[in-house]
Amino acid sequence: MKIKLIFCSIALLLVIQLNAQTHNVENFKARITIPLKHGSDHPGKRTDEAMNRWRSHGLGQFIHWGVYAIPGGEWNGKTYGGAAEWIQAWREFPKDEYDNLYKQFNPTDFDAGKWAKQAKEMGAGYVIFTTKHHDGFCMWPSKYSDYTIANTPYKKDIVKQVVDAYTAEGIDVHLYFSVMDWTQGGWFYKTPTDSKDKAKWEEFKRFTRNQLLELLDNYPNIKGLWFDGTWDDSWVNESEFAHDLEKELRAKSPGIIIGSRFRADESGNRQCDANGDLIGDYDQTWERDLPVSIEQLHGNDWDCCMTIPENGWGYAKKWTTYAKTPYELISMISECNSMGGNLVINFGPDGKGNIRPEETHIATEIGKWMAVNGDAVRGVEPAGNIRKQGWGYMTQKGNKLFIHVYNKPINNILRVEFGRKTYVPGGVFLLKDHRRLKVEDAGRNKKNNRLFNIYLPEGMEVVDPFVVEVELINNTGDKDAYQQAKV
Ligand code: JFZ
Repeated sequence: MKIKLIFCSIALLLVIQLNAQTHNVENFKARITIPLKHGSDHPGKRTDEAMNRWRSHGLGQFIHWGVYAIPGGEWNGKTYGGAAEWIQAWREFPKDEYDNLYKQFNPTDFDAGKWAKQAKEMGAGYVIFTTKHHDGFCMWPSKYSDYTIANTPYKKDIVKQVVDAYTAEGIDVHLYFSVMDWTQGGWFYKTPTDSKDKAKWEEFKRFTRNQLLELLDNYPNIKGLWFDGTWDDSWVNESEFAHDLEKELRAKSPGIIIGSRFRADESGNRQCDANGDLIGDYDQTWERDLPVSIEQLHGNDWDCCMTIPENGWGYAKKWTTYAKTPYELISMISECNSMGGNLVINFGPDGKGNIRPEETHIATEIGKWMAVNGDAVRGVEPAGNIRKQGWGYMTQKGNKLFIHVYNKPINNILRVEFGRKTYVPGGVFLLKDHRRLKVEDAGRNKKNNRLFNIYLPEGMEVVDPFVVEVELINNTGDKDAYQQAKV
């Protein structure tokens, strides 16, 4: 158990280290171009319909659910302060007891339709659902393992219910899958050298491939695979196997979206290959972390998955760390989208299948805001490279600019730097009630960017962050006002 804990700590430290490296890809700028067999398959963004759809979601939901929801971060009256889905790695946790928890897993309150409806009302365009976390427990009846939902008192396929219910609500489903599997005997942290272990590892690779193909066979409607548990040497050394498997998954499910966390290149580089090009379709390194500026993203697609408490994804009976407010999460939606990313908010249902009241409250509050302001989130792009302005964030959709105001100016004058040369604001409205606002040209600043003053209604009562919509009018006669606007 001790050894496992040491491995886990090393693995996490490594992950944090690699994460830090990836965020510094700037350093790679003096580009060396090394020919790579297992590097990035498509430097630059994918522009096909499936990827455009993913990019347009703006907001997603993550769900971490598995047998770890039964202890909920506690065992025999003691609280485990770490992430509740990692409790089995807790030194004091008896492994055999964890491995038998599934015999009690009977989430009689689970109603996938209710979850999907709540997610829809929150404004989520997609959901990422844990099919198998590091503990190896399968939420679908995998024919390659006995450690599955089929052998619990509940019996029914949970993944299927989630896929069907969310798909019926028009929410795209992505499946989370941990390659690292603490239950399957053939999993190793380091590439085995001993011939018996080597055979076990080969068997584990076959098992992983089988399970992934099985997921695509069983749930052909899914739109993406969200990989995790891929940071250990054993997997990092499998660049060829993982690359071949990725190609196979893509061939089987055309358009499928796979992030940067699945595989390494042949020199062991993760997330970005030796040339600094992103591996996979979008950058998965922004976990519980937001970029400071759009430049840090190097033009890649990205998502930010966010826990409500500081850390911890699975259900924890007690939230003992700082837990975010709806306001804060809403501001993260604006912030991510102003830099072209999707925010994915995590929910951890309990062992019976209930979403906790705090999460329901958050979903409701976000939903109320999204119902009014969702147009400023869905299908938007960053509004050029304008630095953050005091009042909040900007997004853009075609010839519409959205100003997300988190700090209403005390003098009611919203002074906006547009940073464009060839267009002017036409109509300016409050998104929530289409009230027209007065706008005036305020000249240019030092950077020669245009400034405009938008007059907010006097005495306007502000409870929530609000959005001002600006119609852009191209005053040069150029056809593509939007592209002009992006200069
Ligand atoms: C992993 C899991 O260990 C965790 O339980 C949860 O499922 C989360 C979504 O993913 O945790 C990570 C993985 C990567 C980083 C940090 C935590 N990282 O790259 O910084």
